[in-house]
Amino acid sequence: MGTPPVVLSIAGYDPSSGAGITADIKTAAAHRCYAVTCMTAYTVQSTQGVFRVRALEPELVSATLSALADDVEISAVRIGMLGSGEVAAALAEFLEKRRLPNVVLDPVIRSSSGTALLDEPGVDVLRTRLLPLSDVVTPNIFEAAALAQLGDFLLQSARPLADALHSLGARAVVITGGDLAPANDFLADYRSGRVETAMVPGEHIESRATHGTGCAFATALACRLALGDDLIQAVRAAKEYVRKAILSAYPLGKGIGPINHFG
Ligand code: PXL
Repeated sequence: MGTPPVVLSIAGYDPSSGAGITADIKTAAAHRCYAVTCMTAYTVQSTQGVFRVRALEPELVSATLSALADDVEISAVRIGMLGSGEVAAALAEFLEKRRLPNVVLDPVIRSSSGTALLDEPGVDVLRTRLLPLSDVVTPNIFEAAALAQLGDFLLQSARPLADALHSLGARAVVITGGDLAPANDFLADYRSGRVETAMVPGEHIESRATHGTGCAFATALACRLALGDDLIQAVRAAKEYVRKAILSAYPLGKGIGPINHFG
């Protein structure tokens, strides 16, 4: 059997495996990719919410990233929850030294239940250092507005938000619309020197199983890029993967349940 593409997930640990690194392992497996992971933060979390967050020592994160990059050929990266400015800075330092292909930045700031998953200095590191080191950034509309420091925007304003992120160094932007109706994603790709835009349509799905949809989308996107898709194909495929995973979810837990990563 041939070695599958290796995708590196840099994210937090969610003990309920709806989000974070253990969910990313499932998404990668569903795409026939091999996931290696770097844990950035431990969370006490269930389908009922995020109760505690503790970022890891940045030195542990740096050592993990170096050990993995020294050992295996990494075909794509998904950056998710980082927890603290110190961890985010350790990651920026690593990526400045070791350029990796297909870096997907999922700029996680808060959980859907409202708990902060990154501190203020961390948001600054996202904006000033990690955006320019990534190939594509996948904010929802609220994360995009927070990074661009533009206040809350409606989806009609996706283009100026994407332009604002590009002026901070983003090469390509996917503003995800999963929590909007209609749930359209907006892609703006600046890599050719001029902007190419696309709307990827989606219908809003009413479901209790939406825990970890952002993680699944960004990781599926990283997997598709690792498998050789171009960006627009990868965005369409990742969106379809999440749609099916929500629609085929089974009930689990008392709160916002996980999607079915193998749906
Ligand atoms: O969906 C956000 C999220 C929640 N919890 C953990 C995560 C992430 C995203 O990466 O890592 C632990």
